[in-house]
Amino acid sequence: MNRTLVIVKPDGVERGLAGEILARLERKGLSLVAAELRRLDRATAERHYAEHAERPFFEGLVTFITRSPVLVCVFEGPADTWRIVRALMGTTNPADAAPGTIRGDLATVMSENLIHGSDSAESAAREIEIFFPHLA
Ligand code: 3AN
Repeated sequence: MNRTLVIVKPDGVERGLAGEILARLERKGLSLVAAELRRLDRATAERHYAEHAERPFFEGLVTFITRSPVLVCVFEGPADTWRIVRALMGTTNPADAAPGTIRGDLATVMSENLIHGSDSAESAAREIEIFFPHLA
């Protein structure tokens, strides 16, 4: 089996969409193996988004992801589960996301795009280590 990290971002929890988002992943056939509602501290958010540290939107991204609790989850499925989650999420910009995807159906703007999913096997391993070190 293969695991990946999913975060229902502050906008998703605030809008009461955590259940809907998890249900979509579960209905696809993925299994929830860890979940915790957590308010991220700045250091954890910066570590998680380290690849974007030099980008102009980094500050806004850290402020956003730390503004209220997020639901941090690990999902398990077949090989490359991260790819399955990414397909269900839709593109980063919800304006371009296909109908039927989480972002395509439930979000409108990039700064509030509901869900994070690891974007490679390496990212999945790195991110699970950050949030659930006992599972790494
Ligand atoms: P994804 O969330 O689809 O994996 P990433 O990892 O490229 O996308 O970006 C992480 C987050 O950073 C996005 N969810 C989005 O909120 C924000 N972001 C990415 N690119 C931009 C951009 N060009 N302008 C503003 N925010 C961005």
